[in-house]
Order: sequence, then C-alpha cells, then structure tokens
Amino acid sequence: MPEPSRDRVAPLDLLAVDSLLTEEQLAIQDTVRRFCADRVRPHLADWFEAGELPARELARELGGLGVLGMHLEGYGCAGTDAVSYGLACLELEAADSGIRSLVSVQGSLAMYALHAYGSEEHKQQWLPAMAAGEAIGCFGLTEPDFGSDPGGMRTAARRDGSDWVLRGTKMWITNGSVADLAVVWARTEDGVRGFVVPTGTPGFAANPVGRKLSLRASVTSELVLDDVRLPADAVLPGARGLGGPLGCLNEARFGIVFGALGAARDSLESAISYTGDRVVFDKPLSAYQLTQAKLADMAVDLGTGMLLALHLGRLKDDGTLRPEQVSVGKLNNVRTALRIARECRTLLGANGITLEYPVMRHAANLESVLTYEGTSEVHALVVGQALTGESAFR
Ligand code: TGC
Ligand code: FAD
Repeated sequence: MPEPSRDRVAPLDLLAVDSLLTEEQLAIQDTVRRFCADRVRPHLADWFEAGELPARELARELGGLGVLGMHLEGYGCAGTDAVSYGLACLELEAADSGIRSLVSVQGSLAMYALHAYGSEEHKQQWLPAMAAGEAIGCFGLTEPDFGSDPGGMRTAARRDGSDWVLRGTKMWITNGSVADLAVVWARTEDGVRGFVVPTGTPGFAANPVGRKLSLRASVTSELVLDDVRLPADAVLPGARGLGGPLGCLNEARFGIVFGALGAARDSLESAISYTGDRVVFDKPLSAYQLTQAKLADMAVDLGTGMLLALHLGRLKDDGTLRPEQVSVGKLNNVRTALRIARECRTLLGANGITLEYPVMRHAANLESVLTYEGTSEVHALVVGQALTGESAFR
C-alpha cells in the first residue's frame, strides 16, 4: 500500500472519487463547473440578496451548455448517462440550489413529463425549444392544501365538448412566473391526468411567491387556473393516475441525490480554506483538534454520500433503480448536506452569517431541498414501507 499522503487533499479526492468516473463524465463535470465559475458564481450573492434570478437569460445559456434535459434521448437533448446528469446537478448546486432547481424542473420534471408521456406533437412542439432554453417549463403538482399528499388534489379538469376546462390553484411552483408552458396535474373522471398548458392561455395566471428565506435565487410561484380552456390534445396521453407525476419525481429526486452534495462540497471547501487562514489564539483554526474532528466527520459524510450517489447512478444507468432506492439517496444526502452546511457555518464564526461566503446561503437553500421533491419524512416512510410492507402514510 502506498504511503499516506502528506499533501492537502480536496474533500472528494480523499476517496479518489474521480477514479470511479469515465473520461467523458469527468469532462462533462468540468465543463459545468467552469460555466458556473464564469457565469453564475460571480452574481449569486447579488441574486440571492435581491431575491431575483435572470431566469430567461440563464436558461438560454444553460441550453447552450447542453444541460437542459441532458439525460433524455432525441429532440435536441444530449442523451447522456445518468451519472453525468448527476454530476452536472452536483456542479450546478455547488453554485446554488436555485440554479440546480431551474435545471431539474426544466429537464427532469417538465421535459421528462413530455418525453415520457406526451404525444409526438407535444414532443416536437416543445422539447427542442426547451432543450435550447428558448422555452421554459414548470411542473404544477403541489396545491396550497396538498403537498405531501398530492392524491388529494382539488384542481380539476372537466370535459366541455372535445375541450378540457381546468380549474384550481397550484402552489410553490418553481419557474412558474417565467414559464412558457406548465405541465399541470388535475383530477378527471378517469383519475389524475397531466395537461400541457401554454401560459398565455386565457384564465392562466402565475403570481410570484415573495418573502422567501431560502431558494432566493429561484423563481417560485402560485399558479391560478380560472376555467382555462384547452383543446382535446392538451392531455398527456401516456400518463394515467398518480404514478404519472410520481414517475417524473423519481427523475428529479435522483438529480438531488447528487446535487445536494454539491452544496455540501462547496461549504466544506469554503470552511477548509477559511480555517486555514483564520488565526485564533495564535495559530490557524485548522490546526485545532476540534476543528479537524469537524472537518474529518464532514469529509467522511460527504465521501460516503458521493459513493451512494454513484452507486444509485450506476443502477439507474443499468435500468434497475427502484423508487425506494432514490428515497434512500434523497433522504441521506440532503440530510447530510444540511448537516455539513450548518457545521461549516460554525467554523466561519460571524463571517459565516454573511453572503461574503456561500455557506449560510447553501444552508438556507437546503431547507427547501429537504422539503421539496418529498420531505425527509415522506422518504423515511417510503423506505419504511419497503422494509415492512406496511404503508404508514395514512
Ligand atoms: P400510492 O397509492 O402509494 O401510489 C399511487 C400510484 O403511484 C405509484 N407510485 C409511483 N410511481 C412511480 N414512482 C414512484 N416513486 C411512485 N410512488 C408511487 C403507485 O404504484 C400507484 O400506482 P397505481 O398504478 O397503483 O395507481 O400513493 P399515495 O397517495 O399513498 O402517496 C404516496 C406518496 C406519499 C409516497 C407520494 O404521494 C409522494 O411521493 N408524496 C410527496 C409529493 C412530492 O414529492 N411532491 C413534489 C412536488 S414537485 C417538487 O417539489 C419540485 S421542487 C423543485 C425542484 O426540484 O427543484
Ligand atoms: P406538508 O405536506 O403540509 O407537510 C408538512 C409537514 O408534515 C412535513 O414535515 C411533512 O413531512 C409532514 N408530513 C406530511 N405527511 C406526513 C405523514 N404521513 N406522516 C408524518 N409526517 C407527515 N411543488 C411542485 O409541484 N412543483 C414545484 O416546482 C415545486 N417547487 C418548490 C419550490 C420550493 C422552494 C418549495 C419550498 C417547494 C416546492 N414545491 C413544488 C412544493 C413541495 O413539493 C412541497 O412543499 C412538499 O411536497 C411538501 O408539501 P407541503 O409544503 O404542503 O408540506
């Protein structure tokens, strides 16, 4: 066995994670990392403080980069493997969870819904423009009174001749007020169905949600559907029942398994750098055992979370990944990331509460990530159900 390294190693190099990746995966990761360094990171503190995101401009740039719907085949999408998509999410979320959200909702929720369940016309009409970032999509499942239990939704679609008429309210919808189309899930006489709603349709309104303390560099909206009339072909032919939207969630949750670790890695790198420079009681903060114990615990958690993400990515690439395995990944890696971001904040002292450093911004964002795409409690119950065969949701 080689001698232990006496050089400083980056947190993910500790376990030689790169050695598990192909040249192509490393190249994709590096491209996204460099894009974020040049085009995103310099603006993040301002966007977060202002509670604004230039989503349209950014979507076009992300489209040019090729990350929108990158794991989908055809229709202008790159068709990469799942691990590459996960690594892109990791780099985007190392910048900010809001940027990864924009990409997740576009690619894994709105585009995936069209790709998996849409008609050929839906795909031809929307997917190339969405992959290029020329059209933005959102995904309306949650309602003011139904988040964890989307099966209770009140938004309804009724037939009027051959048309559909949608009525209801969706809440907490990422990209809502900048979207060109909304994939809206509604109850019908045949159970839950998905509808493609161009946002210029009369009766559709999107109202921004303000005063957020988390995901501030992300557009979050309420969608109001006030008798929105749609043609017969607006319904997604391939999705019937709650399994339709839940199938899309598997995709987006998978991206979060990797993405959350990006926020954690960035926090840890920031804390390692800060503690090396900060002198307390006459020596660097990084030279104290208490500090090293914190850093070591965080690096162990980050590294094991990364190995879990890669394992799940490989299962997905093999076509065998199961929803309860995605729940294990989302539950573990988001909890881990939040714990790391909070612990890093302690190491930065008072500086840690400012936007001069990314750490508290990541911690604040991860509070949303813990809640959306299934709360940690929902994922614990999914895993519990898999272990016991008993559903404890109701
Ligand atoms: P249940 O009776 O268990 O299932 C209903 C039907 O759905 C099927 N199913 C799934 N299919 C695919 N993937 C999954 N993960 C699935 N889970 C269940 C199931 O087989 C059944 O099919 P069928 O044919 O028999 O009808 O449903 P339930 O009502 O008991 O609810 C189960 C529960 C609680 C797990 C589910 O409702 C749930 O996951 N709740 C959490 C909701 C959630 O995650 N919402 C996220 C909204 S989107 C979002 O947050 C975007 S954030 C922005 C960003 O990502 O950046
Ligand atoms: P609730 O379901 O009311 O849950 C409240 C608490 O009760 C949680 O702790 C929960 O875990 C717990 N709980 C619920 N059920 C049980 C149970 N059976 N047993 C024990 N505890 C339980 N939704 C979309 O459709 N599209 C989007 O683009 C989107 N983007 C979002 C962006 C942001 C920034 C946020 C914060 C949310 C977004 N959401 C979106 C909504 C998100 O998916 C929901 O917030 C989430 O599913 C939880 O629903 P809820 O907020 O109604 O909480």
